[in-house]
Amino acid sequence: MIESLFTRRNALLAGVGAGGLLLSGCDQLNDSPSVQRVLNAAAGLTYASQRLILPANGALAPEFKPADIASVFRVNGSNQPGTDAYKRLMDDNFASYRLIIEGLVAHPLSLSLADLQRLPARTQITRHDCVEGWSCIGQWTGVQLGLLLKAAGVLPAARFAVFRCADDNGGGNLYYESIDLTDAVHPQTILAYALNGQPLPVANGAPLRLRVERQLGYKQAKYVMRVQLVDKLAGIGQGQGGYWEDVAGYAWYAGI
Ligand SMILES: Nc1nc2c(c(=O)[nH]1)N[C@H]1C(S)=C(S)[C@@H](COP(=O)(O)O)O[C@H]1N2
Ligand SMILES: [Mo]
Repeated sequence: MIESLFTRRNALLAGVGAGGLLLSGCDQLNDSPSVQRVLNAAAGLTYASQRLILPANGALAPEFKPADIASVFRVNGSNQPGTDAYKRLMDDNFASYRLIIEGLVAHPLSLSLADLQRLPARTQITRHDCVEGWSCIGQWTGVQLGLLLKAAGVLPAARFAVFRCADDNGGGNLYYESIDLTDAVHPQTILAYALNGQPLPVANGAPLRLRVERQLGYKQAKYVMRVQLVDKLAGIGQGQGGYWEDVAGYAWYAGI
């Protein structure tokens, strides 16, 4: 039993990303405490892989072949946040962008795009299903959220990860979304900075967007600025766990 778990674990880790290779090629690593924390987390068994061993997390979303990738990935919802803060980020090509991980964590993190790109990466070709009735296959590359959460040290009281976005999608409410911790540490849940091998276009959520592949399109938050770990969704937006959940009554759990 133990042996088969280990065999499976090694196979999983092999698929999750070549952390060791990346690390050995990294001599100009930023020595910020955030980056060191994530690298230390990556050096051990990743939280995401550990969770995958548990049957409750079972299913992976289907992954596709390069030949299946759509030549242009469709754009929906915001195609460019209109705030001054976002315009400043675009002006410096996201050099001053920082992903903040905060809330119910032992060690809040602040990571630049370059920091994120030096961490072990996962690439996956998946189908995006929008509730409006269209689908599109794309290849996403990014950092597993589970790795970042392991580095941040999620506190026992945390139950949800909330993604705060840069765009005001109407009504003065910034777009936001949330998922439970089971989905947060799922191996295919990544914060993606590349689409089809290119930097993530502004229209698709630059510099960083969520891919949570077992759920519908509106859960795939674009323009992610902050990830907050919380114990409840009440008090955030109108309390339903996401922008579309609040304004249109969409289901919070949008499994496919
Ligand atoms: N920040 C933000 N994230 C968002 C949206 C949005 O308007 N703003 N639209 C959602 C919806 S409904 C879909 S279908 C996808 C569209 O992603 P795409 O533009 O890359 O196709 O993003 C989701 N995430
Ligand atoms: Mo959507």
